[in-house]
Amino acid sequence: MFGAKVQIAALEKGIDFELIMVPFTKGDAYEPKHPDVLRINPVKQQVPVLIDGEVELFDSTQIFEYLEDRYPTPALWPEGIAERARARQLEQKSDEVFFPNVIRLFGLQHDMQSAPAVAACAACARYYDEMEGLLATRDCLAGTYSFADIAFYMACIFADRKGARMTQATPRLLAWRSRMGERPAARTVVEPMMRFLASEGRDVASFLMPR
Ligand SMILES: N[C@@H](CCC(=O)N[C@@H](CS)C(=O)NCC(=O)O)C(=O)O
Repeated sequence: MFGAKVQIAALEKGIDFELIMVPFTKGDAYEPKHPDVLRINPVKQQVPVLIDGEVELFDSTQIFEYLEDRYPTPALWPEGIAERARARQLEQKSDEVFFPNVIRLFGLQHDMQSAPAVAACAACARYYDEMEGLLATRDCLAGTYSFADIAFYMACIFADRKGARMTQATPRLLAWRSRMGERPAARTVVEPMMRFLASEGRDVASFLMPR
């Protein structure tokens, strides 16, 4: 999810990069850890990590900031200090407020009727409502297409897979999701991911099935 965010952003910016997929076991344990991951992110040991010459970074949000400074065109933060601040907040909220509900659902798939699962789905629905409100006056979450859209689009894919589905209650958000999914950068990243999941017998929502 977090690696895909960075990959989409790099494609949007037309950056010539090498993608190294870390190996992982099918038990979701993400083992063994790649040596570059262990060096760059020794405590958390998570992907993505970025190596650009002497610059080595971890955390998708931090990498977004670096990409924008290093490769400013096309811009993926809006213009204006206030607009950029709001966009950054939305990007962070997607990862830190919305997505933790989805992470909870990963461990509750066996009992989606349980109180914690229902609560996590309800929290996602409230967040969808909030984003629906933003889209009343704009096509993208932060005005212009930005890292905030990339982050939330990826989070929405995993939310859907894990049962926190959008409904017709948020028609503008559904339309936004379709627009985001049509972007070549998103398709390049998401379609092979979904094909892989399908080949492994994992959940793939119908709106994400490879065309
Ligand atoms: N805040 C981090 C989260 C990174 C993260 O959770 N990465 C997951 C994969 S999407 C990971 O590497 N998990 C393996 C582990 O925690 O051992 C970011 O934005 O990059």
